[in-house]
Amino acid sequence: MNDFEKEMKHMSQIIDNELINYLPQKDTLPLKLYNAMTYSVLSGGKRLRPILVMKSAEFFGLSYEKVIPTACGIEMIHSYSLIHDDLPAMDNDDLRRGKPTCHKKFGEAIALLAGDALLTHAFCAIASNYGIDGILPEAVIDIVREISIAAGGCGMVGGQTADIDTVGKDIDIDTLFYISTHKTGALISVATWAGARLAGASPRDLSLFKDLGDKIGLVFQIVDDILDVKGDESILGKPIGSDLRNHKNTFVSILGLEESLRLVNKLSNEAKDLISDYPNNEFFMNLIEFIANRDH
Ligand code: GRG
Repeated sequence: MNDFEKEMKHMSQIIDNELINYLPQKDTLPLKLYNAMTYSVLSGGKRLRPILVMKSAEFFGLSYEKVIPTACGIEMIHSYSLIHDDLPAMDNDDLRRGKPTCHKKFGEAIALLAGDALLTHAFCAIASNYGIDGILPEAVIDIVREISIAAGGCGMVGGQTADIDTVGKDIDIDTLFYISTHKTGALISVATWAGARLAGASPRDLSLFKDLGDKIGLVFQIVDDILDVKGDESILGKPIGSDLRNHKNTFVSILGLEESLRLVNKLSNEAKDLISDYPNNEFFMNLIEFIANRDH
């Protein structure tokens, strides 16, 4: 394991340990609901979004420990989105991270409610960033507003709606960009931005980190599409427009594998260029490489 991988592991373990402190107390809600929420949110995962919050705060001189409430809140939103995405009404998945999905384990109604409760409680966690030394109250208001927008109809939920609405239909590349930048990109982007905002970054740096988050989010989604195809040998190599039409619209089904790889390369270079003048850019440079080259 190289130094960057060790750092990612260390940061993800921090989130694994801290999440419990920002979830509701076990004796304050029905046990079944608590069990379903913790089953999903404490079941591992890369913790990419909370790491982005913590590392972007650190990039602008604020200790990552100070933004842990927001980092945990954003992971709760991510966890809710996966629970709902796995439901029979959406992707109808039986497994998530190698374990039965929340609805397979607890039933559909409880899974739906566990997702609802995680989404709502996320804003309790995020609001806990209020009053922490070194963080301006108006920065907390700003991130609550922007995270709500990114998670809601103008962001992730809007992207998911368009995704579901276009399954099996021909869409153009602009529609695919809309779906990806909203369904997946919005939460990744706002996580990158939120740490910077809490750290009091300048308007210029905030705008730059917004762009950085947008590019990271898009690279993440395109690589996800590429990994999907690589994991499904049956559709790899078949002409675009045949069997792939029965699948969801992805970068690979619309652009092809080669062009998708080229786009990953282009966007990750652009992301690196954004921060190349900053002396403390090593972690983000490595992160961009990691996301572009990940194999899971
Ligand atoms: C239900 C409103 C609503 C939204 C769902 C996130 C999402 C939107 C759908 C997930 C579908 C999917 C597999 C998209 C590809 C990109 C993605 C978000 C992968 C999962 O995120 P990771 O890889 O997961 O960060 P881990 O397990 O590491 O937390």
